[in-house]
Amino acid sequence: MLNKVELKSHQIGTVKFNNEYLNNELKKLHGIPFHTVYSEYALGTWRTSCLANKNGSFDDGLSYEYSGVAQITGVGEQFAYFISLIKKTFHWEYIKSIRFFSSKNNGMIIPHRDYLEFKKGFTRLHIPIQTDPLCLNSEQNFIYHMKVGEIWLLEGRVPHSAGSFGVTEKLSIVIDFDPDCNLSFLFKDKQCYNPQRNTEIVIRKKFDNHCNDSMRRLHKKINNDNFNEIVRYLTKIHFFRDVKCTEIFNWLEEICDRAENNLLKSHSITMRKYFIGED
Ligand code: YCP
Ligand code: CO
Repeated sequence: MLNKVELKSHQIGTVKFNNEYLNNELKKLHGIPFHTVYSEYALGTWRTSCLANKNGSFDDGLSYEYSGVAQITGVGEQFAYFISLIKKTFHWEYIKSIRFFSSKNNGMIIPHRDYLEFKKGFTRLHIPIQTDPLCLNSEQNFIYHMKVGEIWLLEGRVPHSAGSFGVTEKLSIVIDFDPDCNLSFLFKDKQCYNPQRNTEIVIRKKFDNHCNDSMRRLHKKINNDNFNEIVRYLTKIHFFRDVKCTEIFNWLEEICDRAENNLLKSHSITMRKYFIGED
């Protein structure tokens, strides 16, 4: 059964990889360093590595809003094929950063909204370079899967998450562009630009009373030492049961309430503000 939904995030094009060159780049990925920044977003193994950024220094893995154009880092210099393909596909002058995003072994990013720390944020495109059907992304109440070579607009201003739940390390190239530039103008190779407004969503099981009960019983277990594992367990649920990714923050508060643990309750409230914002 095909189920298509109009999500904020959607495929906007395709890039044709040369398989031999792509595999060579993937092999090199095993040896590169990853940043420790944004580790508060990581549940298990989720990481980033900068190919290009504001000043070309790999040591600074943070995102910045700035005028000017991205400089290639030492890591970026090792991926000549990816860089040349990006230069052929997009207008380099609108690029602010290029990064690898990786998740594996049930690694996820905590549900969040992007750009809360910025005035405008970016136009963020994802291009998967290694994936399998259990590499998933979420937007609010929907789950979708991006294939290798597809170019996706990832609208991070709505709550979202991602993770890898199979045997494959989920690897994507993530490019941040000037947010004021029209989408189609980012493309130098117009053949690569072909937006698909409707996204095929992954069908999940019902979030039934049984799930609800077993989740709510966690108040008997929750404590400082297992809090992060519980956040991880709760976040994984929305990839396989039909609930919104932001439900985890409600569940956490409810579990802490029932556990009468005020410290963890206020920590949960702080987390919601930090990752989702006030709204
Ligand atoms: C960023 N935002 O905007 C980060 C990436 C999730 C939060 C990780 O660069
Ligand atoms: Co994000």
